[in-house]
Amino acid sequence: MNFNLGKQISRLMAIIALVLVSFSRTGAQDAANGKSLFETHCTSCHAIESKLIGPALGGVSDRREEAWLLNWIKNSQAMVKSGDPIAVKLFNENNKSIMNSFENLSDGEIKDILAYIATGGEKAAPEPGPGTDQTGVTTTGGAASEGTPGWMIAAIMLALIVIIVQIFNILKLVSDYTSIPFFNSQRTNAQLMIIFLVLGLFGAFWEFANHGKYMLTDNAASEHGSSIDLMFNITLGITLFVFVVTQITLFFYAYAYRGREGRKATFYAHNNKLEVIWTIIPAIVLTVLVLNGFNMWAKITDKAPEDAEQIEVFAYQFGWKVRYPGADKTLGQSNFNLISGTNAVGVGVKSEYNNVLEEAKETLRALTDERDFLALNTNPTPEEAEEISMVEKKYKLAVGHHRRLLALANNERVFDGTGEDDVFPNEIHLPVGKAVNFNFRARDVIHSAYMPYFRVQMNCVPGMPTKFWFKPTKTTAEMRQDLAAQGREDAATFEYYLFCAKICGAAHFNMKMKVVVETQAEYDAWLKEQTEKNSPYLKSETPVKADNASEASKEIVLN
Ligand code: HEC
Ligand SMILES: [Cu+2]
Repeated sequence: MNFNLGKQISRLMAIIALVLVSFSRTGAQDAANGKSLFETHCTSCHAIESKLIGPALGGVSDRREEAWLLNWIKNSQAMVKSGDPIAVKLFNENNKSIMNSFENLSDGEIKDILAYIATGGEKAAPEPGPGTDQTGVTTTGGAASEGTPGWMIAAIMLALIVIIVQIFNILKLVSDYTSIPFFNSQRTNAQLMIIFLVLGLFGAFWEFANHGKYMLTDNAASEHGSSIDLMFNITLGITLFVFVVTQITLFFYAYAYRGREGRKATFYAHNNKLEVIWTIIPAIVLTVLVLNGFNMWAKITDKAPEDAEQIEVFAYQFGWKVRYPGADKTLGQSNFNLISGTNAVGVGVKSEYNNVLEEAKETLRALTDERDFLALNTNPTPEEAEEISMVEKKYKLAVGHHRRLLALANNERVFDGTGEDDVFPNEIHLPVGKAVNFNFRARDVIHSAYMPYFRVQMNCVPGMPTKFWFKPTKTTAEMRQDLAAQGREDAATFEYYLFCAKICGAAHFNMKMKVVVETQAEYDAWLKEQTEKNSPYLKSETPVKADNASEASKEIVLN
C-alpha cells in the first residue's frame, strides 16, 4: 500500500506540472490575448484605423501616457468628471458619448490590449481565408498567435478532472492505511447546508446594504409613482419576510435532522391540515397583491384628463425626437411614408409631402432606366444576374413607396393642417402638477421609453402607437433640493432623463434625452421660445398640387 500511495502522488505531480506548463505558455502571448479582449470589449465602438462610435485607436499609445490610458479605460467618466483636460476635450469632441468603464480589466489585460493596438490590428494577425495569400503573409504564422486553441482548453479541463479523481484516490488510500474514515458525507453535507444558509443570507443582506440605494423605492417624482412605490415596498416586505423564514427553516432542519448512526426517520406520509394551511394562506396573500396591482395598473393606464398636455416621443436607432402640438394644441397626423431628412417623424405637412413625392418619382425613374438597361442583357453571368435581381428588388420597393404616396395625395385626415404648427424641441420640458400625455411611436425596431423617477416605462413599437399619462409632482430644482437633503453627492447637477430600456442595437446606451420639470410660468416661456425657434413648417403653406396624383401615374407605367 505504501508503494501504491507514492505512485499515486507522483502521478498527480506530473499532471499538475503539465497543466502549469500549458498555462504559462498561453500567458506569454500578450498581443494575442489583447486581440481577443479587444474583440470582446471594444469593437462595438472602436476600430484601429477608422472612427466608429469612439475615435480610431491606432497610435493611441503614442499620443497618451500609459497611466492616463489605464485610468481612462477603467473609468473614463470619472476622469471627465474630475476635470482632466484631455478627457473633457475628448468627451466633448465625441458628442458626449459615454464610453463603458472596464474596471474588471486588470492593468496587465489593458496593457495586452494596448500591445495589440500597437501592432496595428488586422495586419498583425491575418484571418486565414481567401485573399490573405495575396498579401504575402503566411497564414499559419497568424493562426499560431490566436490565443488558446480549443483543444488545449479541453485538455486542461480533462487534466483537472483527473487531478480531482487522483486526490480522492490518495485520500482514500491514506484512510484505508490508517483506518481513519476520512469522509462522513452526512455530517459534511449538513455542515455545508448551514454554511450555505449563512452565506446566502449574508449575501442578500450585503446586496441590500450596498445596492439598495439604487432600487428607486422612494423619491418618485410623479403622482402615481408614490402609489407604485408603496405597493412595491409592501410586496418587498412580505416576500422578504417569507424568504428569510423559509430559508432558515429549510436549511436548519436539513442540518438538525441529518443522518446519524443509530437514528431512524419517522414515516410521516401526509397531513391534510398542513396542506390546507400552506396552500390557503399564500393564495390569499398573492390574490390580494395581484388584485391590488391590477387595480392600480388600470387606474394608471386609464384615459388621460381632457386638459392634459400632449407630447409625442418618437424613438429611432439611436435617439429620440419630441414633438409638441403648437398653438392649436393638437399633434398633427403623421404617416411613415412621409419620413424624410427634413421630416424625421413623418408629420402630415403638404410642402413636405410634395418634396417626398418628387424624390420618390426621381428614384423610380432612375431605377426604371437601370432596370430597362439591364434587361438588354439576355445572357447574364451569375454576378450580373445577382445585380439584376438586386435592382429588381429596389425597383419593387420604390414602386410600393411611390404608390403609397400617391394614395396619400388627397388624404384629408393626414393633411388636416394640424401638423403645420408642431414644435420640435431638443429636450423635454414639463409643467409641474399638470397632466401630460406621452404618445410614443418608433421608426425601426422596438424601443422602450423609460423615465425612472416618474416611474414610467412604455414600449415604443413600430406601427403601433402607445401612450402613458402622468402628473409630475417635483420640479428639477425641488428634486435637487430633496436629493441634497438626502446627502447625494450629485444632487446639484441632477437631471431627469428619458432612457431607452430595450436593448435595441449597438448604440442603445446612448439613447437618452434630458427632461426638465419646471413651473408653469417657466414652461410657458420655454414653449414660446421653442415655438419661435423650432417650428419648421409654420410658414410653409404650399398646397398639394391637385394634379399631382394623376400626373404622376401617367408618367410612369407601374409594373
Ligand atoms: C460603448 C462604446 C465604447 C466602448 C465599448 C469602448 N469605447 Fe473607448 N471610447 C468611446 C468613446 C465614445 C470615446 C471618446 C471619448 C468619449 O466621448 O467618452 C472613447 C475613447 C477611447 C480612448 C481615448 C482615445 C484617444 O484618442 O485618446 C481610448 C484609449 C479608448 N476609448 C479605449 C477603449 C478600449 C481599450 C475599449 C475596450 C476595452 C473601449 N475603448 C471600449 C466609446 C467606447
Ligand atoms: Cu432603443
